[in-house]
Amino acid sequence: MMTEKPKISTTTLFLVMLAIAVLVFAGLVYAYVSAANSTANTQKSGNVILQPTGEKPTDIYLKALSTFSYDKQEITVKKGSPVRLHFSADPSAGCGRQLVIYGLNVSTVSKNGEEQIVEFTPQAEGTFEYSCGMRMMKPGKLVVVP
Ligand SMILES: [Cu+2]
Repeated sequence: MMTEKPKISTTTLFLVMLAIAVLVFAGLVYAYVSAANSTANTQKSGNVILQPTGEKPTDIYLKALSTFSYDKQEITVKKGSPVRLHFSADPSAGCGRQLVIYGLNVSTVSKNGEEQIVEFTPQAEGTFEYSCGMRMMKPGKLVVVP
């Protein structure tokens, strides 16, 4: 029958479109899973990405002093730009040898005052205090600007 021919081709067209839709959906799922896997080796920790890839990090030096304060009271960094923090401490800085940047989940310990390097990429704007683990050091401010 001549009139059935277009009906069949419409059904065929529908099936082809359905198959394409399924393939596109499968492709999206695959892309999503691949992306999830590729970021799996990048440690995400709160507002920072530890071990950033690619972009050259900005070197920042910070030292804890025996006077329960830091050689820098304020550090300004850019949101989304990787930071390589070189933390050292006066051997008599006591618990100031531990550095915690509150709100960013960044922390490190300079056991004998030696330099420790922490790399992170701030993902949120704001002001984050840094001090020792008990906040006994006079806190400094890490300011993340857009
Ligand atoms: Cu302390």
